[in-house]
Amino acid sequence: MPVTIPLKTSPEVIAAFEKSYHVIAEDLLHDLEHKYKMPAVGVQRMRQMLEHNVMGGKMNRGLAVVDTLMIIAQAQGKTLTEDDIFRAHVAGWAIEWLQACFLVADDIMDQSHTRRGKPCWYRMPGVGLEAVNDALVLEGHIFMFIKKHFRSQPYYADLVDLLHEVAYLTELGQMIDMLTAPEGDVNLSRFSLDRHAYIVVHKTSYYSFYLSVAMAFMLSGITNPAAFDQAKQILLPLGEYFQVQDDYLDAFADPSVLGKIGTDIEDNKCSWLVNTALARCTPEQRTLLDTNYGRKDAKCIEAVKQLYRDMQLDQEFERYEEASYKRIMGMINGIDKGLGVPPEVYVSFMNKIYKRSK
Ligand code: GPP
Ligand code: MG
Ligand code: MG
Ligand code: MG
Repeated sequence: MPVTIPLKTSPEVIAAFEKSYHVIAEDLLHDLEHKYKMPAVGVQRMRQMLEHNVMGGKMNRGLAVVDTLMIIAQAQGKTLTEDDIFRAHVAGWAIEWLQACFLVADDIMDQSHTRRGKPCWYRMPGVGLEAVNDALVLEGHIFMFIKKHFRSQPYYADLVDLLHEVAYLTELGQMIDMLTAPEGDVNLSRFSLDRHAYIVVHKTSYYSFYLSVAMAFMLSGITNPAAFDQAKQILLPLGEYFQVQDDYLDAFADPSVLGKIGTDIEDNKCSWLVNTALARCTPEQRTLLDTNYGRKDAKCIEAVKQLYRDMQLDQEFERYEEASYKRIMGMINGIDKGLGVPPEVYVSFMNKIYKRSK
């Protein structure tokens, strides 16, 4: 059956997805009060913590579960029930919750200032390092509501395993991201594009791209391991491209559009920009990078940004973006359609991120 994909998720699908957030959140809060007898002060804080961290993002990852499920159902000529859609919402919110848990922790580690146009959670009055526990609580929520809505499904154990494994791989990526960027110990020889690839595939691709599709496969009854492997072959490079965009936007985007203030230069990060600069710089430019990168000093940050501009890394990025687009679209067009996954699943991801500005 032919498949049509909208360029953007429809407002109705987004509104229904948001509605399910309230069902899940209210249920968790109800259980805190009635089942776990939590004092009111805790329930109130939990509500505030959820509103600050889980809501307010682009919801691309969560919505991708719904979009993917709908594309596969269309290809199979199946009609989805309300229950099918609600389960896709719950799975999608599990990714959004995981993302919230990662971002709360990541912002502490990166000493970031803003996220989604608001102060980072740990910078909110009365929060501080209690945010570490909040990140752990957010992870705990996922397994509570997944159990509630999926325990009677035949793929429940696989779903829980998938969530655990993807979280673990993300944490490995974060570990190498941090170890490659020690504070106060700048050594640009540590960086390489290979190191960058390891970091970004682990810290971003698995949970931001592969997880949505793997969940939608489970919900669609797709069990062939070859379909999951094929999804990885396409979505891990797509996630790498997405994180290169994130690295680029960190230095070049308008923070009011991006919703966050970049910190990669002062944080000594193994970013795509610094790696690209290192591959092309003159000895003088290398000295400039050695003396200004990884320092929490506005003059040093500006010197690095000026070097990026002088080296025309914006044009370099555009070339990377075009080449990635061609390469990944080539892979998508060449997939083995015998595995029951229409290429539109992957095209819809590319449509959402190609040339993004936030
Ligand atoms: C993005 O890195 C990676 C994550 C948000 C995963 C964090 C993983 C943990 C296990 C805590 P980033 O620092 O470039 O993201 P951003 O630019 O949004 O801060
Ligand atoms: Mg960060
Ligand atoms: Mg980080
Ligand atoms: Mg970043």
